[in-house]
Amino acid sequence: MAKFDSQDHQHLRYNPLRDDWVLVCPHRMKRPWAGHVEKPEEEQIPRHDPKNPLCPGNTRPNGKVNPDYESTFLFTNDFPALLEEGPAPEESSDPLFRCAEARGTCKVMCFHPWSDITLPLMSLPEIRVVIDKLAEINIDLGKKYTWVQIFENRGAIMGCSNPHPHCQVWASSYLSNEPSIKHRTQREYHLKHNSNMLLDYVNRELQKKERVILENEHWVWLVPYWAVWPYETILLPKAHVLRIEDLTESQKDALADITKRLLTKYDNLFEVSFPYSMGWVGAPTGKYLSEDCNFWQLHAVYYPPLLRSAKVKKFMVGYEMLATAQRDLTAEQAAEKLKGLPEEHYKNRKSDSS
Ligand code: H2U
Repeated sequence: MAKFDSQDHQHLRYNPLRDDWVLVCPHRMKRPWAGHVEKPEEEQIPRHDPKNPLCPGNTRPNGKVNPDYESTFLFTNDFPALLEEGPAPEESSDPLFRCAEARGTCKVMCFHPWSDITLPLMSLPEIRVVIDKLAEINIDLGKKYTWVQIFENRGAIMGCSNPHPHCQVWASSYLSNEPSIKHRTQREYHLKHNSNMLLDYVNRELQKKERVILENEHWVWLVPYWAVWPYETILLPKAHVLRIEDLTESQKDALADITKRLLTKYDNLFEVSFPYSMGWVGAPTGKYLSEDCNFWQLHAVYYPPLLRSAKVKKFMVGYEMLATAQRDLTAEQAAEKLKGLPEEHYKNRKSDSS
């Protein structure tokens, strides 16, 4: 029988952060990936749309008027999933019908006054302002709430309802499912190995190199060994950082740099504003601020749905819903593909040559 080759033969990979497995089936990729590109029409977004509720100076459907903001703009979501106040359910000891109180708040943050710009096309100082604001929000909401989830849904395919560049922040009184798993796995790893899981991981990846796409003085962008989505990536600091607000000035500058570079590569992959859900994950807040959370490491995750082109997405259905997540393209192949892409944004290249 042929010798096992991870780029050729089916296998399972373990995700130590989520304590689960992914099935990798590279033999289904027999034909070489030739970058079949179906280009969609480039969406024409006006810089300022008087009807867009996220634009500066506009009146939102609930009658609130946005300021004439010139940089970022933070406001409380007009349709929040989580409310600060409200009646709480009665506690029940029934194991089959458990219920718990949920309180929180939801914010929206616009990155820029223009609707026709995205993070990779923004300047480094503009991206840096966004990072500073996210750190402030985490401090502010973290005083009261256990979990502050900063996330960005980009693209209609990811459920984003508005093309204006923005992210959301949901803060909750409870530790949500995903961070709760990561809290347990990082703590257990620390207890067992007396070191930090993601710091060990990033150092091993820097030695191996095969999944690293980009790095700078303070950050590493890579396709994790256990990635599920075709071009899923993780952004990790090289040093130990618990929360976004703990980043130093130079780590934040470097974060602006790598954010612009990585999002440019993503956009260049299929020459489209690359859709994804991304989010920041660091040590929990609220009552955890006074606990030892040193086993945590701040990281950002990017989950993009596209598989083969700007129009062909991966569906997490069937076997994946019922059994185990599965991928064909290996993490190493995805990293190689992203690594080979230019760092100049395709939109800038086009405008240079026209
Ligand atoms: P998404 O595009 O990722 O869905 O985020 C937009 C958010 O903005 C969404 O949660 C809020 C929506 O509730 N929003 C307002 O709060 N006010 C508005 O007038 C429009 C949209």
